[in-house]
Amino acid sequence: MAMFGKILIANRGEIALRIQRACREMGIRTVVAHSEADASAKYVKLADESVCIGPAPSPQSYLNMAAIISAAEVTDAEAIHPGYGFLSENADFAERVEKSGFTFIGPRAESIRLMGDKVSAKQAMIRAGVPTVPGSAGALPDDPREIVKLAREIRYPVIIKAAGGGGRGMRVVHTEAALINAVNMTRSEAQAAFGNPTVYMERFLENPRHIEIQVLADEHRNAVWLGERDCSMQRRHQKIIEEAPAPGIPRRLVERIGERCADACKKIGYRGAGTFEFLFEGGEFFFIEMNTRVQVEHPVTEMVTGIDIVQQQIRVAAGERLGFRQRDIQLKGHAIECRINAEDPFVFTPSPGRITAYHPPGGPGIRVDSHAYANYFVPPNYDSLIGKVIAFGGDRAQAIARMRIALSEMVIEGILTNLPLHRQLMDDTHFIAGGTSIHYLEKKLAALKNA
Ligand code: MV4
Repeated sequence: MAMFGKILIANRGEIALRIQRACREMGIRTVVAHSEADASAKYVKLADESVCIGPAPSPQSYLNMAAIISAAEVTDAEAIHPGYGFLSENADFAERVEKSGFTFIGPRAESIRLMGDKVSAKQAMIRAGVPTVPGSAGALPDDPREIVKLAREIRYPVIIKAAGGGGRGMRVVHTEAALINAVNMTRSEAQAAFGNPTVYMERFLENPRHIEIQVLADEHRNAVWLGERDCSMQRRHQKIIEEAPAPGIPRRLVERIGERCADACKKIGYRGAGTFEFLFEGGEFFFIEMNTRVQVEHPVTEMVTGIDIVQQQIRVAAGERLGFRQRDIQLKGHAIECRINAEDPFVFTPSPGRITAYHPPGGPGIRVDSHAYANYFVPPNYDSLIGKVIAFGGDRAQAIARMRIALSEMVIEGILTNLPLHRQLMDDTHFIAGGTSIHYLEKKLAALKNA
């Protein structure tokens, strides 16, 4: 199959620029579909073509399926890259893109749908031999007596989760007395939020790390895993630092899990880039969810594998075979990513506005993925991510040392950013030791506030 001549990028900001760079290197022309708020951004002008798809609010632009598909039609693009967020994990959009005669750069709609339902995703993983959190075999039954019995078997504390949504609509239950009310509340919230009252139950892991496995699969039943990332440094489900590999986890154990993930891709006929999310506690991995898009933190994996994940997404979407086997993938060194957000560093309120001074860092092992520049206006309508600093080193200590230097060089003026928080974290003894849990940052921030 021939490679695409032109790709439409249905996203904005740093990832729109990242996709553009991948296309340029492959000799593919680019069209950026942008909102009115992003019309004057430098990365939009840098693209071969651009099309305004609507006003600033994302429902009218970046989530407007008809406008995006029209933009692909008028520019004669052959494929659409959705980036992350927005429509990237919307199975209906993937389907509409394909029905309109374009290629969706991502998995097939059926895979997105399978993983979008957390109950069916978990069942597929159990069938494929991926270890999951002990819990209900599928959706919870209606009968309260059966629910009580299930919770006793799983053992308290348990967590009730909505099948329709990751993150939102979860409830931790510590006692049998609170169980049925929690299930009913979660059900009605899930119905209101996702139009789906299905819930399931798991043993609640109290102090886990969040470790994820990157995979790549082609349409010819080849699948590889590209190592893991530790994404435990987060606040309110927003990751702020990610790294690869995960410190302190035995390689044999990660390898066993990685192989299971690649096998699962083959079993479900997965195509594209994907991420298997795990909780890691007590030396064990437990699958929770799969993401069917390229992720914000993909660069740390690129740095330790030397593989361009965005280019591979494009190649497999065009029907190409993966150009490497598992044995060709060698992890080398260590990479850390700091997400730079336009926000108050300790109160986390958004800080949009004009950047008056911008000095990115550089030097050995430093990569900056950002669409920002001096005089760029950060619009108030979108996510506050304005860039990512990635530090690579021969080992973790060198990656941290380089990140510390990069953060000290970096200057962003005119808006508030979380650079001060990142500088503090690079000197934090627990971060330096490695292996902090998903609750560490919130605990540290609470302690700072009370000090
Ligand atoms: C859990 C859990 C503990 N035990 N499941 C939160 C988002 C959703 N994707 C899954 N989440 C969790 N599921 C069990 N059985 C703790 C979380 C969790 C979490 C997970 C990953 C990263 C950050 C988190 C923050 C709070 C809770």
